[in-house]
Amino acid sequence: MKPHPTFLFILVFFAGLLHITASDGYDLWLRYVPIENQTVLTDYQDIFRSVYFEGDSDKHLVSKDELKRGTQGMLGQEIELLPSYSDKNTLVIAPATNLNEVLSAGLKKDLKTIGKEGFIIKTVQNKGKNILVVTANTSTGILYGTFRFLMLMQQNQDFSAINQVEKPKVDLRILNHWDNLDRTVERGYAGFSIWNWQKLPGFIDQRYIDYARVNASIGINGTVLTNVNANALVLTPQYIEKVAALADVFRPYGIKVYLTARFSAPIEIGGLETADPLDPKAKQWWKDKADEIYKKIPDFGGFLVKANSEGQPGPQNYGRNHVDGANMLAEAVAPHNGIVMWRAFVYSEDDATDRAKQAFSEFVPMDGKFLDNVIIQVKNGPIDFQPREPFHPMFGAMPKTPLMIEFQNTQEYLGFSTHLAYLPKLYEEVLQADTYQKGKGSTVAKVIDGSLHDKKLTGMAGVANIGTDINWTGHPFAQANWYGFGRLAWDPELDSRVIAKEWLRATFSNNEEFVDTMAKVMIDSREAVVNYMTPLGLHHMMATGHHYGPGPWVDNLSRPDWNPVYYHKADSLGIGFDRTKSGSDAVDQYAPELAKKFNDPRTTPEELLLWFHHLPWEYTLESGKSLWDGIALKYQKGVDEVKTMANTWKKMQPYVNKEQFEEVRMLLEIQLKEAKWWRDACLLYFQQFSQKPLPEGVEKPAESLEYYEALRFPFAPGIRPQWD
Ligand code: GCW
Repeated sequence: MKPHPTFLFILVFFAGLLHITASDGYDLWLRYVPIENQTVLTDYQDIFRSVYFEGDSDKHLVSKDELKRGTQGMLGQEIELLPSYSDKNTLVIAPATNLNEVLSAGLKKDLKTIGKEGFIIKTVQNKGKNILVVTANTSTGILYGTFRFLMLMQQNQDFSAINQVEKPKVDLRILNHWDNLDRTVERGYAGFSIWNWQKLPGFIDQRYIDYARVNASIGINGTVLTNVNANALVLTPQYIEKVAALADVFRPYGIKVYLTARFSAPIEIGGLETADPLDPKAKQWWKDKADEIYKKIPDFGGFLVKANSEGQPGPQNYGRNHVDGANMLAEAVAPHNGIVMWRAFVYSEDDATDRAKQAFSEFVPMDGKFLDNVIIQVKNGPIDFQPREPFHPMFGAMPKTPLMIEFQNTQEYLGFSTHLAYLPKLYEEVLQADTYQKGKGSTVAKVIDGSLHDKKLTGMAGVANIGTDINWTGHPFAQANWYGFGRLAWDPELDSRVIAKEWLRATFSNNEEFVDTMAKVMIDSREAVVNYMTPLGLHHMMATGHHYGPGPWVDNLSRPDWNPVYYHKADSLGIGFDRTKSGSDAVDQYAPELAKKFNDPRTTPEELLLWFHHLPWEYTLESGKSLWDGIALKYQKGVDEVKTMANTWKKMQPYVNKEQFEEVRMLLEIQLKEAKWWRDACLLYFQQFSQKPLPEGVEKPAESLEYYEALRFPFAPGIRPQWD
């Protein structure tokens, strides 16, 4: 029976409505909405006239599914995949080995360059006809190629201009979940952990599959499921089964699972008396544990370890060092091709030297002593994911040791999930910083992609900003931090503005006016946060524990290096941390060219001025203004920038749906309120020392310093109760 035309009309109408109302952000950048541009649509429909897709491994199958899903959404039609290759094909997606002579002839050279994870998307000629080919040396390459092709379609790219020969520049592209087994997330601002341990392994949440799809779409190939402040229980048989269930879901998407290893696990769950890395029983325990895990998860990635840092157990508890600890675990996973990511985020309450220097001092002398399957994971800056830090001096300083960078996608110090702060701009700044370790042009990106010192293992980790919120990340724009992290892990040389535009197109709209305007907002947003929180190189000024809001006055914590006063050192004479040769001499950890530059306030980039120098309030800035006026004006600028962001968004109403519009509008209002709070609280506090009036143009604080100091937030999200 043929459906009645009215019925069809109603169906189409509701399908349309569904697309408009499906605005909760759950689909992230894989929305696959109908292509509105008629010319582009016709071109794509033409390509999809005759599609041949070859391959039936799990990875091929999920690629094929995604292709169907994507085209169904974008072209509004179900595509038919032909069972066999024919001359009529307009699109061919197939492994390189299965391409016929004509098709592969022109691709041979390219195929040699794309390795095991790369792909080619290119138009080739066959008997005078254009055929679009997506091919690769492996099924992983086909997976990434298919996702990229769909992404390009979402951006309405002219297919005849598509010519992509790509491979990832970094081996390990990995998310670090700081997720606890009770489903709280340390520094998580988007709800609870998406891992439902209670229902695993029996129940597979659709979210796990969508998580894998979305990560594969940007080339992420690993996930550490658990918090670095680790719980040994995840290594017990009961949990290993649950982890194995997740690994099964992720495998077809090219994603390996990793776990955090609590160093004291042999004692806590193994019944041993010691976890000493040189103790034969402890060593054997880890070997047996690794064997047990690999039996259930043959492609298990390995361990991530936070040891002897912020109270976590480690080899130093037994008088051993990081090499002993890391190598013991590395030996355990080596027979299974596993790796150990050992974190360099260490600083000690017993060490009176500048905290910014401690990781370098501890790790650099160990260069070359780690086993081949150990990689040292270093945060982007020497303190702790601040809105701005100089790059970590360890980058480029360990030529004989694999070293990966850790970025924080979750906005612990940049406004939780309430503030619009586009972090790929920060990541780009760090990656493009020149370490000078092998002369000019020795950028952090080249350290990370391994090219500077010819590293065999490379990696980039991003602390996930993902939770159970419908839109995954709390703030709709925080999705861009996840997306951008993945893109930069694939290629650390990418331009953050280009990434922002890709994301905006796929997530919201292809309207040029919208994309250009909002890309600018995103790019500017990071500096706005720096300005209203920690301008001119100030850092670590947040309130205690939860880190929500300003707390420059905090001076009462048990460890000096947890107190903001330790970092800004404001007094009647001036402000800033003297890290010059006459101060803590942290400058000396950088290459001589930089050490010299950072040692002199006149040659230090002004954005890092107070990171390296303690300067008088009257110090004259490049603008000719005094330091005090300069600081105050930066705070005001930050507030003004948020005002501009909020006003710009108000003009974006025509391009986004109502819910999205309202959500972002409200969040920007909160951001503006909180930017003012930061400005007022910090300026009132510093004014006690500078004893100077606020310069013209800086708004008067709304409340008194006492008011700001008295604010308490016992239920701010993201904190572990035992930390307060
Ligand atoms: O930034 C600090 C956070 C801690 C975190 C730690 C780390 C997981 O405040 O919550 O612990 O860094 O990176 O280990």
